[in-house]
Amino acid sequence: MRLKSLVTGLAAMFAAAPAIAQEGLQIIGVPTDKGLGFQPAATELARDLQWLDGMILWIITAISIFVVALLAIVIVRYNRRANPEPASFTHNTPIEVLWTVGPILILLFIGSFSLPVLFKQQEIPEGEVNIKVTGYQWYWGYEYTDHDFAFDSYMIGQPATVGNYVLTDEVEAALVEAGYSRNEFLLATDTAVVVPVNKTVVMTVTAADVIHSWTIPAFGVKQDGVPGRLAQLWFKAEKEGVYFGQCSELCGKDHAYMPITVKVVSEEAYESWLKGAKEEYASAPASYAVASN
Ligand SMILES: [Cu+2]
Repeated sequence: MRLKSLVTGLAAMFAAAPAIAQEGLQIIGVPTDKGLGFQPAATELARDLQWLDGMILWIITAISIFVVALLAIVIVRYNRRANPEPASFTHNTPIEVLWTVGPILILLFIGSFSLPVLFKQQEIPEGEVNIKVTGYQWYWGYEYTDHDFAFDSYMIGQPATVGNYVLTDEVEAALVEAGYSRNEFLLATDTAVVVPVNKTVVMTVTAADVIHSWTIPAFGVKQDGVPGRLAQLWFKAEKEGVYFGQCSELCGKDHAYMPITVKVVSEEAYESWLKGAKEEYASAPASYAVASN
């Protein structure tokens, strides 16, 4: 049977790759049906961001209610019928001082909380694991710069893997083979970034053709990859699991089909993956060679 031989072929293909078996790895960072809020925070950065978002939402809500109330008062009390003789003054110093100082104080208050969060994201610590990520039309390339190997990462269902962006039986079989299900179609990739839990990971982000953007929402990170430039982001994932992100900078016709998969695993699982990956990806294409300086 065609399907059977295909599945066997795929099984052989994936058995050869140093993919981590999904057993024990929970799929965490994934959009949920009818979900409204953030993905569960898996890093301190994400927790900070989500807290900040919640705090600012209170302020925004209060300001919106205040403005709507003022509008309602004006509409009711100062319409042409209720107030046929409008006042004609043009200045009111106390009120002008109030509406200048008030917003300044609110902005200072917000800034005193948001700037430390911003600095925490942007001040890149020393990485225990260093990875360079390059955005391409339309996939990601990863290079483990501490270990000299690199690999590409395609969405399962991308023409480079199986299928043609459509969730066919073949694509579903490939998803299952890689430890996912049809629910992870458009998110799961054939290879994944694997990082150890509770270790500082520094990603150097760039792109080879047009601007892309690398993100994992559950980690609270997002960084544009700009051709010819290097930018950095860092995270320290606190919970083992499978996390997903998607390219977040419109980069061409297949922008929607270059997702990001990150597996956060135990230190031991990471070490054994590294061993396999070094062998598997040792013959990385020359295009990955980076200048040593
Ligand atoms: Cu894109």
